[in-house]
Amino acid sequence: LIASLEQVDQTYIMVKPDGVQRGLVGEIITRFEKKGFKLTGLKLFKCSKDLAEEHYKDLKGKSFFPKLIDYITSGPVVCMAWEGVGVVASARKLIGSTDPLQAEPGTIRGDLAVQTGRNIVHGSDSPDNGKREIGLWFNEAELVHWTPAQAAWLR
Ligand code: RTP
Repeated sequence: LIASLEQVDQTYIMVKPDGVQRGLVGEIITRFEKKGFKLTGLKLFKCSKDLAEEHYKDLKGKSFFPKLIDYITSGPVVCMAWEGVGVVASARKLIGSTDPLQAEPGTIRGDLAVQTGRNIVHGSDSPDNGKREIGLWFNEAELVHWTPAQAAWLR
């Protein structure tokens, strides 16, 4: 009953081009699956410059912005929508600090990456941005709303 009163959020997680090229897609999906979140969208995608710029529009003034856009559009990415109570903050913890050298061991970046400009995965930074980013990267028809059989054991 308590769990049903808690807010269920959505987050947008993306394996960046280096994560795909390095063969880390399965490893990254596994971490979110094992934690107990629900996958509601998944696709391999080559994103346009326009979409990358819209996604990162808050960083438009930063010196690294052009490099960031080149990086994100340099190859296929894996787009994911994940759902659950507290999923936004929890996913950020699972991912670890932006600079992989500062990220704790046990986190995705802490275990698998070394450079800020090659930090293999993205996660939304707020529930509002989670909704915004899922809307940006997915059509409604690509999202699946389903009830996992194991849900009762996870809450
Ligand atoms: P993300 O949005 O990718 O999950 O990353 P974040 O919140 O941890 O970091 P943010 O500050 O939003 O930066 C977005 C992405 O830009 C690249 N970046 N490069 N100094 C640099 O060269 C620099 N700073 C940031 C990273 O790929 C970062 O994840």
